[in-house]
Amino acid sequence: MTFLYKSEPARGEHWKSVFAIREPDLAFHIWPEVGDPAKVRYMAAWLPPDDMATGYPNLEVLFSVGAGVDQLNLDAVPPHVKVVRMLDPGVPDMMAEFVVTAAMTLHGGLLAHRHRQDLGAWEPLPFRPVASRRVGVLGLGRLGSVACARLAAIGFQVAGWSRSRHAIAGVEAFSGADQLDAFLARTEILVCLLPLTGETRGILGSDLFRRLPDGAMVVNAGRGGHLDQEALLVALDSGRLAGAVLDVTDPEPLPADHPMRRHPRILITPHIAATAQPETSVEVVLENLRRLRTGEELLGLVDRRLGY
Ligand code: NDP
Ligand code: OXD
Repeated sequence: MTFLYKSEPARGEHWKSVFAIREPDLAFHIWPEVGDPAKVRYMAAWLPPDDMATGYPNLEVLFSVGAGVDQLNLDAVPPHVKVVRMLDPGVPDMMAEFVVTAAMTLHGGLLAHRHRQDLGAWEPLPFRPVASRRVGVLGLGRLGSVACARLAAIGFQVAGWSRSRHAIAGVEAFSGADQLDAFLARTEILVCLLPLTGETRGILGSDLFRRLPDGAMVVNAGRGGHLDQEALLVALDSGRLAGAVLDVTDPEPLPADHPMRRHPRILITPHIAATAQPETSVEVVLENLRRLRTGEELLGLVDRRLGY
C-alpha cells in the first residue's frame, strides 16, 4: 500500500522521514516517483496528477496539502474518493494575526500616509479609536471565527457573516443571503475568509461594494477568485472604497504591469497569511490515517456537495 505525496519536495522529505517511523508498513513515495499506481491508497497534493481519476484505481483518500480545496477540480475526483482539507493547528492563529495586522493598517490610514510620504507631503489624517471602527468578516469557519474573536479582543466592533448562524462571544452574527445587506451596511473594513466555491466566486464585486458604506476598505485573505479585480480598481479610483489589503490575487503573482501592483491604495502580500507547517501538518495526516482504520470521522472531510 502506498501514500503518494505530490507537492513541495522539502515538506515531502520531512513527511517521509516521519512516516518511516510512524507508518512503517506504508510505502511513502514523493512525486514523480509513483511506484505501482494500483498500490496508491492515499494521495496528498496541491494539484493531483492529471490522470488521478483513471490512473489510480485504488485511491481512497485525497488529502489537500492546503486549507482550501478550490485548486482541485472536485468534479474530476471519483465520487468514492474522500477529499480532506488540511486542518493544520497553527493556521487559525496565524490567519487571525494577519487579519489584525491588515485591519490595523487600514484602520490607521497607514497606506494613505505611506503614499503621502512618497509624495513628500505632510498631511495629518484623522486617527480614530479602534472602538469606533466596525469590522465585518465574511466566513465564520475555522479561520473566520478565530479572526473575529481576535479583532474583538483588541476593541473593534466586529460582526461576521456565514451560511449558517454562528454564536461567537462579542461578535454580531449575520447569516444567509437575506442578512448580507444589513451586515455590509454596518461594515467599514470587510475581511473575506470564505472558501472559493461556485457560490462565492466574484463575491467581492461592484454589487457588494455598493452595499458597503462610503470609504469602506477590504481585506481579502481567502482566494483571488473571490475578488473582481476590475471592480476593485473602479471602486478605489472613484473613491467609493478607500483601500485594500490583498494576500491573494488571481493569478499569483499578478503580471508585472498589472494596475493593482503599484496602486497607492492597495497593499499586496504574496499569499503568506497562514501556512501549514511540515511538522504539524504531518501529524494531522497521521491522525486521519488512524481515524480511517477505526472508522472515526476524518478531520477536515470536505462536503463535496458544498465544495468546502
Ligand atoms: P471553513 O470551511 O472552516 O469555513 C468556511 C466559512 O465560510 C464557514 O463559516 C461557511 O459557512 C462560510 N461559507 C461558505 N460558503 C458560504 C456561502 N455561500 N455563503 C455564506 N457563507 C459561506 O474554512 P476555513 O475557515 O478553514 O478557510 C477559509 C478559506 O481561507 C479557505 O477555503 C482558503 O481558501 C482560505 N485560506 C487562505 C490562506 C492564506 O494564506 N491566504 C490560508 C488558509 C486558508 P458555514 O459555517 O455556515 O458552513
Ligand atoms: C491554504 C493556503 O489553503 O495556503 O492552505 O491558502
